Amino acid sequence: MESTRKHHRVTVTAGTLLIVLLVGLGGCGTAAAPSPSEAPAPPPTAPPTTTPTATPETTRPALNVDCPPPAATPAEVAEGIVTITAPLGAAECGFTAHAISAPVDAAFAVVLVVEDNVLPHNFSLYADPEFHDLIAEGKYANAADPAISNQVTTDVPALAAGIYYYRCDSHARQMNGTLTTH
Ligand SMILES: [Cu+2]
Repeated sequence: MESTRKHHRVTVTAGTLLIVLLVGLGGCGTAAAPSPSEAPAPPPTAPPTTTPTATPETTRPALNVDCPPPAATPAEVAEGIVTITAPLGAAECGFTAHAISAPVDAAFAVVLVVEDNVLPHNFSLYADPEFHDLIAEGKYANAADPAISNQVTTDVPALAAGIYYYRCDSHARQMNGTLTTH
């Protein structure tokens, strides 16, 4: 009895194995080929995903941490000149001066000192807060190349009493402020 049972089991097992093998060959015959070729695919995909993520994340916190506090009082035009600064990370930090105080009916010069060695910035003045009516357009400067000055001067014509609006034309969202004439 025992030997018959064993033999029966073996037959069933062998039969099952055969079916599994046949089915497996049929199914895996096509599936087996993509598997090995798909397996090496993830490694090349993984490094590019890591690299772009790492670059902005190491840059952004540094810029935010280094933002100097904005000036508490407006930058004053004195003897026809006012100096404002675009600090490192200015595209996110803004100008150090968020307001400028200038005399009425007297032309003056705005000296922009760019301490940012990553991105160039400029200073442009407009009559309206939507930055459509241009009064003075400044040239760009940055601190990336020591051979080139990181300061640019923008000449502003005599202005009537009122409020005017300045920005960096490339980073207006963060780099902006109001200029008031007295
Ligand atoms: Cu800018």
